[in-house]
Amino acid sequence: MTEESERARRSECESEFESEPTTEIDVPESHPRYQSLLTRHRIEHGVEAGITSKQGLIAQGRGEAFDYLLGEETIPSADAAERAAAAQLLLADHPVLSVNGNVAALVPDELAELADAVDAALEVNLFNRTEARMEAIADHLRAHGAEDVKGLTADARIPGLEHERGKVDADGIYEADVVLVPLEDGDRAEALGEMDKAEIVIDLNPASRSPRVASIPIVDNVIRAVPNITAHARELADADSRTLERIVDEFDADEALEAAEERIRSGEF
Ligand code: PTJ
Repeated sequence: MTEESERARRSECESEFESEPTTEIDVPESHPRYQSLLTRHRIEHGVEAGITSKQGLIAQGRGEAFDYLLGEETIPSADAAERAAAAQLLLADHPVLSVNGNVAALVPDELAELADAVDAALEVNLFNRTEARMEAIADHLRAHGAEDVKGLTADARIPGLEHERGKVDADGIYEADVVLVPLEDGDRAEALGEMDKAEIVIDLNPASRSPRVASIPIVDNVIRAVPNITAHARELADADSRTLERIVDEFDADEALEAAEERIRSGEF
């Protein structure tokens, strides 16, 4: 298949993806596996539309296993982390929400809402970067209401990462003081942490390197975490900076990781 016909096929899938409500699956909401089936549907569709990588399917499977063990719910320590994340984003001078192929497929509307609630930019930043996927994701986010989508300029580098994976926008992730990185790979999470940014990571595996290097690790499914950070941000919108700083300071990353691991080890099947 030529690059042109591949683009045409993807654009056909993409417009179908946009016209179809992302919640549409042929299963009633009362079905006990509704959320999980909906998530699979969105990821599968993301791959067809050229947004999600095939590796994204595998990553989703790994995440699902941890979610199952967590009870497929936002545990109290994750809720506290989501509140601290909201406070940290509201305190930021230059917050950026990093978007990869999995989160673009799973929570495009919710990311646009969070960006709006905390006045952040979205930046497409891919592990497996190709120009076609970068453009498809940026278009997809705009179609779902995102206004400020960065990542295509790629005029700066994250120090210590090889060429493609280290590409960022100079006025985006490079400059940011607070970055939200959902489902990040460990190397990049570590490299971003070394740039002295406050890093908020969403990852269902508490033993993954990314949440372990984050200042605020959120062990929760991105489909629950992102809207819950937005809900906290809206609730905290009028709080003064002292209150927000207290919420961030009182959050203990190690305790949150331990609580998630404890839930996974002691959870019921
Ligand atoms: O779109 P790209 O090219 O940037 O690639 C994105 C993926 C996710 C494929 C890439 O970053 C990757 O390979 O990630 P990993 O190393 O497999 O890590 C993904 C982590 O996310 C794992 O620890 C999973 O448990 C976790 N995860 C998967 N699905 C979810 C999740 N965490 C929260 N919510 C999910 N829905």
